[in-house]
Amino acid sequence: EFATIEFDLEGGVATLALNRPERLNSFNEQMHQEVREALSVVEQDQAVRALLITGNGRGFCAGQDLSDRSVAPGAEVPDLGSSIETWYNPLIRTLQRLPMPVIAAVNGVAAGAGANIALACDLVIAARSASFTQAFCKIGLVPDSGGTWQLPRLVGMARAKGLSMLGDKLSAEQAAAWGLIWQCVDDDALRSTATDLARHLATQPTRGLALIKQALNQSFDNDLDTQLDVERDLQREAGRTEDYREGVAAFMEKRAPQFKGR
Ligand code: T3D
Repeated sequence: EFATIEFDLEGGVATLALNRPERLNSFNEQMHQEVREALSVVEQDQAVRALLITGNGRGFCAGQDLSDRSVAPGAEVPDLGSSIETWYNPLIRTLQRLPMPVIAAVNGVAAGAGANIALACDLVIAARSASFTQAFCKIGLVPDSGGTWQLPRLVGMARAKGLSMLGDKLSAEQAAAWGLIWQCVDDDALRSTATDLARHLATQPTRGLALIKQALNQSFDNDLDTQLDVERDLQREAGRTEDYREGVAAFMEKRAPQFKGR
C-alpha cells in the first residue's frame, strides 16, 4: 500500500525499509507522510516489540531530496524551518519516544538528515561499506534532525565540529571506532545481523527496555542526583511489570524466561 517505503510486521518485529533507491532514499513529502503512517502503526500496536529501519538499494538515506529545493533565480526560497517543524522534528521525537528498541541497519551512505535519523535510533549497525556524512555544511545548512544534540554527546565536541563543519564521509568502521554507532559488520552480514538482533530484542522485557531507553536518553541533561531519582522512579515502574516477575521466577527455577512485553 506504500509507494516510497516497505513496511512489514512479523513476530513482534516491525521493519521499515526506505524505498526510493534511485534518489538514495532521500525524503520527499510522500516519503515523510508514509514513514509517519508506518510509525504511528508501530506506536499503537502493542504486539510490536522492536523496530528495524533500513534502506533499499545502495544508500541508507541522503536526507532531504534536494530536487524539491532548487529555486529559480528570483523565486521565493521555501521556509526550511517549517519543513523541519512539520516533518523532521516530529520524526526524531517519535523515534525517541517509541517504547521499544529501534535498530538502524545502515546499508550504505547516510547523509544529512539521513545520518541523524540513523543516530536517533537506539542501536545503529552499519555495513562496512556504509558511511555517515553531515553533508549540511556543503550546501550552507546546519545539522538538523537532532545532529547538533547527538554528535557532541556521542563523539565529543571536537569531532562533532569537525564532522559538522567539513561534511566529510566518515566510514562505518571509523564511526564504530569513535563510538558513534554500535557496530560495523561485513556488507553481506548486515541484514541478518540486524534482523537477528531485532528478533532477539522482540523476545525481551519490552517495557524494561523502554525504561532503559528513557533513562539513558535524559542522562546527559541531568546531574547525578536527578538521575538517581529518575532511576528510582523507573525501577519502581519496571518492578511492577509481569516480565520482571517472570525474569526472577525463571532465574530461581533455572529455566529460560518467557517474556511477554508487559
Ligand atoms: O530542506 C529541508 O526541508 C530542510 C531539511 C534538510 C535536511 C537535509 O537532509 S539537508 C541535506 C541534504 N542532503 C545532502 O546534502 C546530501 C546530498 N548528497 C550527497 O552529498 C551525495 O549524493 C552522497 C554523499 C549522499 C552520496 O554520494 P555518492 O557519490 O555515493 O552518490 P551520488 O552520485 O552523489 O548520488 C547518487 C544519485 O542520488 C545522484 O543522482 P544521479 O546523478 O544518479 O541521477 C544524486 O543526485 C542523487 N542524490 C543523492 N542525494 C540526493 C540525491 N538527489 C536528491 N537529493 C539528495 N539529497
